[in-house]
Amino acid sequence: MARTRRRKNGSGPLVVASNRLPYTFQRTAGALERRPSSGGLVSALEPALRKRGGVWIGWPGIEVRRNERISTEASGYEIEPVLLSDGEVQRFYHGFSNRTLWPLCHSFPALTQFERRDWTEYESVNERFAEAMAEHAEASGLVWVHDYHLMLTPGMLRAQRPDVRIGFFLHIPFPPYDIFRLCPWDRELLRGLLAADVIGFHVPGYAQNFLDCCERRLGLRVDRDTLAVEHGDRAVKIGAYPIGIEFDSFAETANASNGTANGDKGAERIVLGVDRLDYTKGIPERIRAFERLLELHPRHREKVVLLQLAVPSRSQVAEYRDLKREIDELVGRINGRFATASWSPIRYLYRSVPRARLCALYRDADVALVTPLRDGMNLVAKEFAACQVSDPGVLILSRMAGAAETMREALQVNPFDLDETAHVIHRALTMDEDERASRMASMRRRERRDDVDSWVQTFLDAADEPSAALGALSKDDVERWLRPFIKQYPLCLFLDYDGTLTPIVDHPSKAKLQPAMRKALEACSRRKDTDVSIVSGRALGDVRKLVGDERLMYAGNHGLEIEGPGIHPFRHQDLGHYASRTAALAQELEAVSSDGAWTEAKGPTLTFHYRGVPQAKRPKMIDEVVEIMSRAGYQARHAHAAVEARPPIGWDKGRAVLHLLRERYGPNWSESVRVIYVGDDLTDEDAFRFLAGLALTFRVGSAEAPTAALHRLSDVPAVQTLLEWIGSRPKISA
Ligand code: GDG
Repeated sequence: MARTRRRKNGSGPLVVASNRLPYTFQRTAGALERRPSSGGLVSALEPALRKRGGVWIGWPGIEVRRNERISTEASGYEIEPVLLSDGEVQRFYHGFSNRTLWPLCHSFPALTQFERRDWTEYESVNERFAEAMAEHAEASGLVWVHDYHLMLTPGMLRAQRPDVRIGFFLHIPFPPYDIFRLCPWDRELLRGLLAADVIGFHVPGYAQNFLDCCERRLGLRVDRDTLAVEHGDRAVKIGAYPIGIEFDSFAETANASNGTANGDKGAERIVLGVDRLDYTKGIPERIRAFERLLELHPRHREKVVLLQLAVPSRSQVAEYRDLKREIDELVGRINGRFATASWSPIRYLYRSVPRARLCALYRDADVALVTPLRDGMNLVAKEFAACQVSDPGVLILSRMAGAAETMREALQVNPFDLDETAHVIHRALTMDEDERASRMASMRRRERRDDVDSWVQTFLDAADEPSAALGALSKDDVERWLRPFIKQYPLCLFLDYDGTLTPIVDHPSKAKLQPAMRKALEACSRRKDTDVSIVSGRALGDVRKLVGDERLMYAGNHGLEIEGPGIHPFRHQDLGHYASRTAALAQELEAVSSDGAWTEAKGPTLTFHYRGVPQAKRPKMIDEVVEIMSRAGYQARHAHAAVEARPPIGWDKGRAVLHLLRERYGPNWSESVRVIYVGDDLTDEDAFRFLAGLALTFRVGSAEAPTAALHRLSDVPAVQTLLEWIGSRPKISA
């Protein structure tokens, strides 16, 4: 039989998902009329879909009624509409996407609104998109998800279709950690993205911001050299893939288009601005900078015009309506101030123009003023360069645009600095031809080479390569985490046993400490500046015997019983009461213990193990077990292939650890000792939460599950590395 090879995505049809389809639908008399959508993402992706074919999944931009049909034919590819109600659009699109994520990612925290109901709708619409993607994805094929509207879909898609590869590209900036963490759901968004195999950003700075967030908010291990994040047992590839444009097509259209009003760079000199009307694009600042030019360099009056094209955008969001008003007023005021009978300084068009006309405007402009306050990339800068087919103009580019990272030949400005921008416009208007030609030629060479086809290919190639796993945890990694935390303090180390010091095995009796782990543990317990405690769900006597080191403290039964050197033995007051009842509970559970399930009574607690039970039979069995435990007056808690019956007495590993610390070091323990807790189980989450802000906490295991711990350790060998570093760290000098 022929082996099926995973098809390379580099050349085949694409499955693309983005909020908007390449067409926007509008209701005209009785029918839905289709128009090409505007915006950078569509400009970039549509040509690739046209060439390769495939499916584009997205929202048609209108509430579609029951009797209406959407035309799903596009040139060379198919359209799969995700239909959204007006209510969904309100909260998902205008709400969480455009009132929360857009300003947040562009580092405008003051304009960012956090509304829980918007978030909930964002979750449910993302789920709808994920369902559509799951339906269209080919086995082992790639689904390429785009932009900030769909940050949760990789996680949701992976849950439905673990077989597909997922690529995600963010078209807007990824903000610094300090901004992104303002979002109450930042961790959910990060985790949603991390389900992708490859996550692309425009520039390395955004990728580094993302790594910061993964490291500091999710406690994940990141590799800043190879750009990867360890997430569960996968390494997620992170990359900077700067987007390009259809360079040749823009250049050809510019060549073919008729002249604009000012002819071929005629009498009036044109400074051109082209943007969606958006507060990130810095339009008012640009207009003020132009006013400053006319103040500082009066020689340009009556000779130069700022031609500002603003495409209407998101007018449902209040900030955009306010911005429109502000620009209208600004243009009116400045024109009133400087205009003469035959000249007005600002020509302002609030509409979209056809592409051929846009190309002619680019071509005939003397200067392009591309001064966003913040921009993922900015395609206008690139399109202007492509259209400079005759007398070369000058590009002025904001340092805050992703494009500034590569378009170094542009004159770069800080758009907030009006004086600087005014001087740079003057410099551009007076630049000699040699310099203009050199700068433009070099820019055009690169933009032609790094065009949109090359961007698509580079991203798809990256998505095709398997991600390189991060190397095993090293002592250097451990040192980076621990040294600044421990400083000169003694250490109190809390360790869970099963799944932390020994791998999970099919029967608890087989979980034995390996010699190397035992050695690492002993190196810690031997030290005078280090106390070690084992905190386990096992009965105290059991875990004490398994570890067998009398220098250690032991907390058994999730901390209901504690003993060890330097502390009074502790038995929770209700222990006896519950210990006398577990035998009866065990007997009741007999009735459901089929297929190798068994019950382990451990004094006051009891564990029902179902590791050997076939998957299909588990859900029903677990329901019954939980029911029996609850009826018997116990709390049922889920653990690794087990359900634990715990006395409902508000006592858990967290409280036990605190008890132990106060007992051993006194109520002001945090002044005399540093605490580290390492565990792999759900029951350890109680301790992670309890110790938040009081200790350095580590969750062990390759699951992608959320955790309250500060860091992750992928497996038991990583715990051993941690212990080896602790055991061999330099002693405190007196
Ligand atoms: C997002 C990111 C990133 C504008 N006016 C007209 C018109 N346009 C076209 C331009 C250009 C596109 O719209 C605008 O693209 P930008 O890149 O400048 O900005 P966003 O829409 O905010 O795009 C951005 C981009 O995604 C791609 O990743 O660069 O940073 O924010 O293509 O030509 N097109 C026509 N008439 C107009 O009047 N035909």
